Amino acid sequence: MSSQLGTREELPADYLDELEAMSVTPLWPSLRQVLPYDQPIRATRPFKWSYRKVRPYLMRAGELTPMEKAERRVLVLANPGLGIDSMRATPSIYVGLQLILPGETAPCHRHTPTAVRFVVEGNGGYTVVEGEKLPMEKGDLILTPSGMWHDHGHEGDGPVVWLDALDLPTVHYLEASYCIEGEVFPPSNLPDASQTRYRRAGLVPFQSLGQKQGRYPLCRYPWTEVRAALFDLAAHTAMGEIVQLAYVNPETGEECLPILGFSAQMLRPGEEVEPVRRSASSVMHVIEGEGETEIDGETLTWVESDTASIPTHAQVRHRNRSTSKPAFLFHVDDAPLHRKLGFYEEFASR
Ligand code: 1HN
Repeated sequence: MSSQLGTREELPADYLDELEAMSVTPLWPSLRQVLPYDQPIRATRPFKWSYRKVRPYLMRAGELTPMEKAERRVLVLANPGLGIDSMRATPSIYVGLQLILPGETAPCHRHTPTAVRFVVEGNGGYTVVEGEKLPMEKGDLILTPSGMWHDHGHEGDGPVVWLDALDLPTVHYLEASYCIEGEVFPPSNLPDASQTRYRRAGLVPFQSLGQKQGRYPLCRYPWTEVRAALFDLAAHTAMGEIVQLAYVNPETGEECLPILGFSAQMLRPGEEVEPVRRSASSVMHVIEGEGETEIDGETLTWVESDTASIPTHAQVRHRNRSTSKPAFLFHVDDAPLHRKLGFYEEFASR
């Protein structure tokens, strides 16, 4: 252990004043704030947003604010530990609940942050990404990668709500976040790539081996497929062992987006699991079921459509409270960014 570091109070006032006048500051009084021993200082709190509580206010936003005045009608889920105004669920993850009403459209734009949508309720919503029309049904994951034109619409009845997850905090921190407005892309009437070119795991269009489709070949991951795949995996996985599938780029097998990663997890009736402790922060969203998650000793109970923040380095335990029904969780994490930056870690249980 190093000795106790010097404080600001130990330094002469005129010395500090003269440094400040030059926009210079001593490191040692602040070193442990930016470089603590053993574990990062985490302002992010384990926190749950109840969908049942937030939903009425989202519907109210539908009455109060027409689409023309919102561009995107969203209530942001902001972690109280990070300050509501910073609009972050974790240091790197933005999440919000977006509402679109029948017949509405959200204008076409593109921006530097990457977004994904995870559908919470309603039928008939869609997103168009550069002309590819992506239907949005409950549990579907839709990608709108950095720089790609996208707009939303709703051809059904009743409200459609989805969870937006963006890498906005990182892009904004880099002072690199901006958007461009554009004309709506005429949607093609072809089925999306999840129904055609990337219909089955392990199969890609033959020609794509010679000429890659580009960085983002697949922008829709239908929940019906993921749910069925989780059931099949669970049938051959011992109880207590984690049943979880990662969403990847079908051409590279790597994470589907550069900063944030996505996965879906099944908890069998009555099952309790303890995922390995990781350096990455995450947001979990309940697709189906009810249960509780213990995060660094704090227990959050959840039901369908609830969303929760999990800080970096947290010890986590998930439990399905139902003894008859499975539960399904959708996870967003920043592990792809940690890996790229070279400090992704998994820790042995304490
Ligand atoms: C955005 O473009 C969407 O396209 C939703 O639906 C939420 C939050 C911050 C910045 C851009 C969308 C967003 C966003």
